[in-house]
Amino acid sequence: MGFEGIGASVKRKEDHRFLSGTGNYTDDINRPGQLYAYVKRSDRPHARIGGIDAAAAKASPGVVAVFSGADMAAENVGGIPCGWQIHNKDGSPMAEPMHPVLAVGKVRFVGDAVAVVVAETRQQAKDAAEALEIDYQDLPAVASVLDAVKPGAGLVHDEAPGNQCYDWHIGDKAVTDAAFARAARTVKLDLVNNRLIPNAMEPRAAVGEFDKSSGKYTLYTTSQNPHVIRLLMGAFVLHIPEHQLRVVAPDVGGGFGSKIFHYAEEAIVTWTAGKVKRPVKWTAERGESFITDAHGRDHVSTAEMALDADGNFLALRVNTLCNMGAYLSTFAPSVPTYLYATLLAGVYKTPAIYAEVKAVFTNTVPVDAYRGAGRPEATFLLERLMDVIAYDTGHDRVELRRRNFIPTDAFPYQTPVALQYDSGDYFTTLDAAQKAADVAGFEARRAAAAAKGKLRGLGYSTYVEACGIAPSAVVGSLGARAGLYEVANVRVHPTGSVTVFTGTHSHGQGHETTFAQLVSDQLGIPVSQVEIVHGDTAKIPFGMGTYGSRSLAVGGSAMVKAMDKVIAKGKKIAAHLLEASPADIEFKDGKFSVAGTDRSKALAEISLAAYVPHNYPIEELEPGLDETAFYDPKNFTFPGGCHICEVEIDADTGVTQVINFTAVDDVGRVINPMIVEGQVQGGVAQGIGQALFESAVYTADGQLLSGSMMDYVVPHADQMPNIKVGSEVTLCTHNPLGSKGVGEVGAIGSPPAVINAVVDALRDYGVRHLDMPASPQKIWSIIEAGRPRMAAE
Ligand code: MCN
Repeated sequence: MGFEGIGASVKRKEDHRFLSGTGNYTDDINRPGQLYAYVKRSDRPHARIGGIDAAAAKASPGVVAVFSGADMAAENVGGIPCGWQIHNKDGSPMAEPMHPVLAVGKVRFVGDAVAVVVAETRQQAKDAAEALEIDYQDLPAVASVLDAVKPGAGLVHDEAPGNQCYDWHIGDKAVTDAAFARAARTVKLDLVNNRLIPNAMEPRAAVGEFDKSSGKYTLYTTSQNPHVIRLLMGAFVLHIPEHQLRVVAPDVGGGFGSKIFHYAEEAIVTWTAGKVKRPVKWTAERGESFITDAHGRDHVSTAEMALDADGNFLALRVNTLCNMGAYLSTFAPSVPTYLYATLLAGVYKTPAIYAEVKAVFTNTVPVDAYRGAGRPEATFLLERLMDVIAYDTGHDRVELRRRNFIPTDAFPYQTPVALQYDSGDYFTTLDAAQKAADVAGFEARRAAAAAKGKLRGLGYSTYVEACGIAPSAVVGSLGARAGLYEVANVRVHPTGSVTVFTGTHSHGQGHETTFAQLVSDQLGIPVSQVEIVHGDTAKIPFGMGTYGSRSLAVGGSAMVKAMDKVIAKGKKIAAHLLEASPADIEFKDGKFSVAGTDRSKALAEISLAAYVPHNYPIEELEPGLDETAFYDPKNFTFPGGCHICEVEIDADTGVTQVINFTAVDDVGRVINPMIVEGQVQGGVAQGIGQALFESAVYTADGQLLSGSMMDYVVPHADQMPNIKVGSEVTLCTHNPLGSKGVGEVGAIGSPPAVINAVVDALRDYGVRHLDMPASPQKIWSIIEAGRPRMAAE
């Protein structure tokens, strides 16, 4: 076998089944006697439910049952829980209104689940839902955070006065204010982080099943974390103990965060399966995805930097309003606090930072983590602020950044906003990116573009992110209601092949390949001899799932720990077979050998001895070679780097084309360079999408205008540039692999690079700031408004 261990670009094992149409997705699962659920949804942003007349629906062909929120409440079905609790400045807990699975009394957003029809076919369920008569009495609705906090705004929940979920802060206000008082200069920027709709390729789906003989439930669902769903749904919603509830997340076609959360439909199919004693399937239509999958971002912020006369940062002050939507989604409260505000130091040694974050309810789809989650918002704020400071003060934008970078010898670096970065080198990634992007040749390219009537711009973003989300104790102290460790069970079979059961979940990230590479590297066996199993609570001891770019840093490290145990036990078995002392046994390249001799046993010989223990130290060791490790890291990992974007704007149409995108990232030790490159490219594509195209647009009173692929612009392949990916390495200092996460760096680093490039292209038009998306219409208006002025000059 060629080298397949850490550092090899092994081709993705899982792609054969995905590309040949033999994947097994939730909607591919069909159980005997299966029925179909159709969820009737509110078309009102906010209304009282006067009553639901289900008689006609129940009498419709093929209908087996119709249930409403009242039916569920009568059977003690709980609300959908929130997994994170934030405390207000005054120490009181956030407002946490009940989120019923099916609406009770009121609907609070367009898409809110009102009733479910269960029928023999999907079409019959849908037709019958049309016959439901729902008496709505409309109530005042708000969609934007700015409207929701206005005095007298309609209340989304009576128990959340002022529509406030929480009012939280971080950092030292007094120190920050004092630094502002003595600053030579301050620069202020108001900015919006646009609301996004995730749009994974596979829509959400769920199949619930109830086994009459055992009383057990099974839920197949499009989830990034089946154990978390089992915990939340079993303990809080349906009151089913873990041993009676199996949750399976089979192949999942992309999640990008949107499939982390516990959604109403999972509880609906599981509960209804128990009621009608037949399996029940629900699959979202694309239109439903737009109004039920948790949205992302949606911040309105003010940022202010205090500087000395030389451009050194003295203090940063940030004020952010963030939209929670109508109910708290599973991890929503953590996104603008723990994932956003703690990152406001960025790559800079700003000595004092103070941030206030107010989370607000509105009559919109719940908002939660979407690729990057909080960290793109922090990065956009900081990296836009860098260019605005340069614009206002005349400092060079690159020199300003370099002057304020955390020095490479300052790690571990304690920021003023809780995080301690363990490693990084922002100078090297900046230098490497400038070289790869041929910054030296840019002015010539700009002139050449100008000669063709096009506007060229170059934009930078130098960023850091915190990922590999874990330390249970830290996240617990910050409000998590769960631990964030990871679990791996490494089973060496009698003939030496290996199955790894992992608590993480792969839904596009290539774990079946990269995790097999870890095994190949450590145990010295080919990747083809390794199976990675994920996504089934009946098989895997436990797990917290995949998000926050944690699978390698936390899940992979758990595997390393479990393999350490396998090797330690293998050494004892080898010592017995080779009649040597365990201390003299070495393990290398899949072989246990007696140090300094040519006597050795292959891993397969040791595993065979472990399962056929005829000649075995049975007094001292149990048979078998099967080890489990739970790993809870000491810290997050902190990937960082530099993204440089080059754009060209057509002055006649305002259309921006990204010509080149360069990303040089430090993700610690790289397991599979090809997969890492793909992860960065995918993230950058989403970042370009946010910067130039995507935006969830609501009317002021809560109707989603961009509710289909016709209105919500996801980027197309022909709008993507050549994305050059480079890598520089500083090792993570606290996990056994030295690796940092990569899954989100592209989406975090790229949006400000794109907008900074657009603003740079418009430099002759006096543009200081532009909110995302930089649509052709916005840009064309700027160019049009500038034409007469430029003509006059
Ligand atoms: N990797 C590596 N070397 C490193 C870091 C990572 O080879 N130094 C590999 C890993 O082994 C893994 C992949 O890169 O195969 C991503 O690893 P990691 O950064 O640990 O991220 P996760 O596996 O935890 O994935 C989560 C992350 C997130 S948070 C989102 S959102 C996201 C993303 O990954 N959603 C995705 N990438 C996605 N890719 C696809 N195709 N689909 C999604 O839904």
